[in-house]
Amino acid sequence: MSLLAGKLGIVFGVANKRSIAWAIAQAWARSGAQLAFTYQGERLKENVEELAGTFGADTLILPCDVTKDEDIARVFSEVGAKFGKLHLLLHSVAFAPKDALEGEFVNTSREAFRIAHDVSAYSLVALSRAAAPLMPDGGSIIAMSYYGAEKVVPHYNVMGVAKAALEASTRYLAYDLGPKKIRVNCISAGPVNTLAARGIAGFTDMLKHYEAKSPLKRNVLSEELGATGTFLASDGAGAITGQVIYVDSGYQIMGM
Ligand code: 0WE
Repeated sequence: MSLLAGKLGIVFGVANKRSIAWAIAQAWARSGAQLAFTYQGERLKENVEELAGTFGADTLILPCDVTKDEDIARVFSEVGAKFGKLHLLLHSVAFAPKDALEGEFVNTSREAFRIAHDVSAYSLVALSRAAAPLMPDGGSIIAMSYYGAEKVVPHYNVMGVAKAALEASTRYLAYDLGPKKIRVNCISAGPVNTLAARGIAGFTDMLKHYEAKSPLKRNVLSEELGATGTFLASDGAGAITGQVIYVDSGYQIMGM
């Protein structure tokens, strides 16, 4: 089905085939969108070229460190030159220094706090500002969040605070960009086994916990994140903005 036929999009945050960004990008592409991709650092260049290259040899693939204003300016200038405009933007980018996700939140250093917020939250503001002039027909901006933004998830620590900032930023961006028909929403995903989750102590237990406690008694499939991303990107979601949509097997409704 061509829910996104004629739409032009850009995807931030593909690291490998397990990335949530890749699941959503594939769903967008299957629904008819034409996509550009960015990657963070030379380390991920080959991965993204191999994955995104499956959409055609002319797929725009650009390096972008979202903490660098020059990188962001260059990306949107190149996207403007190639596409002329843009309808969709996916933000699937987060980072906190490893030690900040291991100890106690109370010990978070000023630098770890700054980095987590710069990479994981401010970047949405910067990318939205740069994308807006390329969205004269309106658009859909989607960011990935997690339950640790609203309740304490042990060890998620400063990332939870950064995701809270991301979700609040989503609301303020939705207000500012609403008159331009640009919608801004978050998908709050249940735990998914990605590169970002690898090496997190207790991650396997967390997957088991969702299986045991969530209403649907299972974990989330990446294809389901793709389907929700496609819905939010589509005109059917035209009156939805500033929201956090939970794709978490219902876990978020539980009190115990
Ligand atoms: O947002 C995330 C993880 C994002 C993330 C992952 C890493 C690992 C490697 C951010 N920064 C880093 N820094 C690194 O050095 N998730 C929703 C996945 C996640 O991470 C957790 C979780 C869950 C769930 C960390 C602790 C507890 C739960």
